[in-house]
Amino acid sequence: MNIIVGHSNMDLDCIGSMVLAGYLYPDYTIIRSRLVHPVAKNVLNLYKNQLNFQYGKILKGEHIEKVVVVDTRTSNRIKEYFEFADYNIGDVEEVIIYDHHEADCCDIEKAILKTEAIGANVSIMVKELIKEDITITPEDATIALAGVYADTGSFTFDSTTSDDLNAASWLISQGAKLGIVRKLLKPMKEESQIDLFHNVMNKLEVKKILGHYILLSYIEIPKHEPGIGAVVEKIMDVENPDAFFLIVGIVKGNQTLIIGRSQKQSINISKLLKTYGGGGHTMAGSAKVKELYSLSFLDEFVWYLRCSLIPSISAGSLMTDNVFTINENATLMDASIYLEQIEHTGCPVVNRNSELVGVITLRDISKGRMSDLMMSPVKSYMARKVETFTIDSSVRDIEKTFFSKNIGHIPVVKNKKVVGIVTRQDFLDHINEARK
Ligand SMILES: [Mn+2]
Repeated sequence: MNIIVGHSNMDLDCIGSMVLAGYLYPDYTIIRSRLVHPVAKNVLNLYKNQLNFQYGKILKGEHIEKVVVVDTRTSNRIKEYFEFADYNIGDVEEVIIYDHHEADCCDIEKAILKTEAIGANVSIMVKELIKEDITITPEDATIALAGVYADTGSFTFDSTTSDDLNAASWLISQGAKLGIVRKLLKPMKEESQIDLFHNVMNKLEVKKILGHYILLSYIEIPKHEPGIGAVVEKIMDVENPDAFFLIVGIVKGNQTLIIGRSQKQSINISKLLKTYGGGGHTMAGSAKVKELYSLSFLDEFVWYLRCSLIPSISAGSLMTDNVFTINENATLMDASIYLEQIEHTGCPVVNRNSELVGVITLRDISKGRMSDLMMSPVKSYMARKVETFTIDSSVRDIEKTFFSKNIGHIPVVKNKKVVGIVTRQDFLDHINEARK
């Protein structure tokens, strides 16, 4: 018997990959996991008739020759299937793995790896189908497309590649229905998740820790509920913090769940939660502690973050410290010649104590030129209300200013003196650098 399996606790990308593997290996039996991730429950129900998935128990007494594994490369995540068979994955004749988790290492001996660092595993499968010139049904295309959207965060995660977009394009050409994909992707389907969402939102605490904007929330629930992860994602969406930690005390079972999400490479969730016996990825992870923590744990956790986090990049490290300034008593004529020399469209204006008093731009000067007042002092034409940063202004403050104001250069001020300047380009360069 030859089989196709995905990882335990199947999600949308996993299910989509299994369906597509069925086209590449038509005589293989697709075996489903006993566990389904809450986000993928409705796809299994909606497409019950189309999905020809079998349960692992049919493997009892069977001799398994060849196995295709999708969306994982670690034996631990597929061990549930082999509990039914008398032997393990190492005894199988041939194992072919299609996987996109490049950070994981493969512990399945002799396995043939067809892996790629790509947003969705479905996209790897689509590339194979295109190569083999295989077409698929609109229903299967819809299921697969939901997987691509889910694992690429609708093509916004850093891991998304052009191959993911090509895969989506091909799936739509096969008849995938976006209206259904949209429905399948709704993360919060249960009433209990909406309640949880409001409960968590009511208890949000905002902390600025070493320049990072961090949200925390502690809630206590009587027993474990599925789909907490989706609630966390929703709160990330709404609040847009640098990181969010939800601490859930679960009374029944006497345990505490810590779920973390981050939007910054510099806040490594997996590393942070290791201390609590957890793990995951840089941007998402969780820990399960076999002890029921109370609300007071929040203070301890904040303290832990204060000790563990790398300080956020600030204006001080992004700025150029070589700043051109002009004296407030210089004439518009002087200013015009000066700006031309330094090839800038504007610059900060200082008084004789070198304190920042305004900003003059070519546009301000042209007003003086039109009234033939080029010998007037800069101070009578400059803008006095100036947006400034301090050395400690965080990347978040900087982002807010550049997003909301039409200003290209912002002086960094210390003791009223200009010590540097941050430009839009400095900010954009930083964002691009941080994404690498
Ligand atoms: Mn995946």
